[in-house]
Amino acid sequence: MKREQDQDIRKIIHIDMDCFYAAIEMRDNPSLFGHPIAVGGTSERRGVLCTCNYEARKFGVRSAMPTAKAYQLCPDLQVLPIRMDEYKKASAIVRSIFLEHTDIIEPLSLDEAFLDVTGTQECFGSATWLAEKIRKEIYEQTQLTASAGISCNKFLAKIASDWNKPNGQFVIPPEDIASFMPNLSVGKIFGVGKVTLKKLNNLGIETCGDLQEWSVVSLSEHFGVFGQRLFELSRGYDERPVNTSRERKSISVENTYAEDIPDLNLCMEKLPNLVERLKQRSLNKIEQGIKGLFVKVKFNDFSQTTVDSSFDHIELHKYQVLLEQAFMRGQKPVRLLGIGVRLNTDTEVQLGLEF
Ligand code: TTP
Ligand code: MG
Repeated sequence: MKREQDQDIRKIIHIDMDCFYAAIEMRDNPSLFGHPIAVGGTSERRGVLCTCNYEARKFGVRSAMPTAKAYQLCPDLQVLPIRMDEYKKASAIVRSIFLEHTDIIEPLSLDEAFLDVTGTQECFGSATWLAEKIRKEIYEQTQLTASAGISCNKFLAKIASDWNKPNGQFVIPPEDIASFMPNLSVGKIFGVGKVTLKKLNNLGIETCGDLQEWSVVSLSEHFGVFGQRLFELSRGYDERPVNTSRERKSISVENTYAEDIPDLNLCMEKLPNLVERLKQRSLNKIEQGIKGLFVKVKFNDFSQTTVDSSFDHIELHKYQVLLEQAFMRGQKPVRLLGIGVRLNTDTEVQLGLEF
């Protein structure tokens, strides 16, 4: 770990729009305000929700939930079709606002970005005031609200933007890190997914405070290279720079089928189309070389498996080999098939296609 003062000097803002797609739908049709709404695929076509507004969240409705399940939780839910062009337009306006304040911007998705404002002269150099100003400008130009987190690194700024959501912001100043971290749930740590969370919980680790009692050596024994990251993040330490030129880590295409595909042969028939789409999507995007290919299969009971390989060319017969392995793991009807390539860097671009 480097010297503490290294991270004190940075000023990072994380901006995240509030229920982004749903907020755009409400803005464009104000009669929807106050009603539970979501954006996503229809239940007849076995779609999944992209997001929902806060009224719908009160019923337990969430992003990535199958639409049919969302209706069970909230029978009055209105599910609206995805209008990606509108979301992209709003995102471009938001990004142009960021650019007026800093060049060091790392977009994470259409609705979320890190800004490094360390050197700013605006707002008397206060990142907190600057975040207020940016949110106000976003509202004036898009009629959409955003939340912001302000701290000295990306990890803490992202945690902070969730703290007073929606339409709020929260600052974690360097002098508060030591008191802030112990109560933070380990589930909030960047990179801790379901599996790692379970493993941590089984070790009796629920909070970053619990984690802080472990040595790097013990954490590395249990979590490999991630042990070092857990040691640092549990203390609120994160050196990652705001990366203005993120490169893709993988490119993939996937389809959720309107009806389950009952057997392996019929799954195989779907592959050529997916491979063609993947080739088109990958054009000019894989200069850094392919590290491997993968196939993802989701079965009709929602269990999911991914088979990876180190093949380095997009070829149908290679995906056939992987698909067979993936299918044999479940041997059940399939609702979703995905294929992709792994590249050598940072961002994940997923292009979901529903037929
Ligand atoms: P999020 O910022 O995760 O969610 P949100 O903006 O809808 O809600 P919040 O107020 O909690 O920030 O994602 C931004 C947009 O990305 C979201 O509006 C829709 C899309 N999205 C998907 O399409 N699928 C997903 O699984 C998620 C999480 C988001
Ligand atoms: Mg958001």
